[in-house]
Amino acid sequence: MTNPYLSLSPEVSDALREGRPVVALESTIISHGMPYPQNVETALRVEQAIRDNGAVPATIAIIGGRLKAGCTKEEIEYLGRKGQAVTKASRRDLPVLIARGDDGATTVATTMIIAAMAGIRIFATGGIGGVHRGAQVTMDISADLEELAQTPVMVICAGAKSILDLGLTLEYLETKGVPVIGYGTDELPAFYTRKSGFGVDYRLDTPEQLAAAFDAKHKLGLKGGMLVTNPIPEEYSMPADVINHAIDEAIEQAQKQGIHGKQTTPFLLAKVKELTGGDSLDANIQLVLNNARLAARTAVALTALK
Ligand code: PSU
Ligand code: MN
Repeated sequence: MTNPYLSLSPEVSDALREGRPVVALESTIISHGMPYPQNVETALRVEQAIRDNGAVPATIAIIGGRLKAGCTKEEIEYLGRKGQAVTKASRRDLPVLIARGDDGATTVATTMIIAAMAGIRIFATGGIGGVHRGAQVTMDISADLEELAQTPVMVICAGAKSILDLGLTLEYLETKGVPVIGYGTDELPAFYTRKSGFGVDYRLDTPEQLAAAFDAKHKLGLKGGMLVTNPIPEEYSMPADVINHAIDEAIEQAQKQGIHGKQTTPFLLAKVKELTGGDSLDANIQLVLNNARLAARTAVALTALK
């Protein structure tokens, strides 16, 4: 049954019909994750990196109440320019945004939902939401984790930022049966840095191995996705003390200002960027490109499996 709210771009629609590889991309990273114009430049570079590695990019967003899988250049420019004025849309936001004919920048959770509706199995991004530090009291746990538990999409990210409690995030994913894979590493990468001190469930070393594991999960009839954590390339990684200091400071400011709910993640990301000058933005752009390349190669490997 096709979804009455879903609009595939002609390119994405053709690729899916012909069984060619497609990679989903989120739009919260465009509207809320980076400043204009770097957000738009990065989104277009990421799409190009996916093409260069043999797959078709499908940037996902909600525009005028339509669930878009495959945005045009103009739509990406629109989402980037409008920035924070576009509603950050997670699972709970979908019904009202659609009914109102509104726009939404899709988080990891919502991008997974729309990708799955479209039949896209691989999704590349920067970082996912998780269990926030202090969640024992605030109960701030991202809907991204529940989505990984129930929606059949492989999410390729650069690990999790230490704005989150990485240990609790891993515990949550374990409870929910989500495999956490390290790409070429035994250690969970921490977004800006290659190391976190936490282990992953399994280390896999090639796109073919990633595709085979995901395919097996699907054929076993197990619901939910898989989290692939791909370390930032060494040359772009940041000194751990610099980044951790900035994160601690950002969390302190968020507490003082009473930031909560969906504002927390964008607030912390913007503060960290402010406190580290442009360095964290450069690292962010490079790790997303790195994830896009791996996602495209994995999508190619997955379409080769029957
Ligand atoms: N982490 C990042 N960059 C991001 C996000 C998280 O390093 O842009 C965005 C993603 O869209 C993610 C969302 O799905 O924030 C999580 O928000 P929340 O914690 O409110 O669920
Ligand atoms: Mn939250």
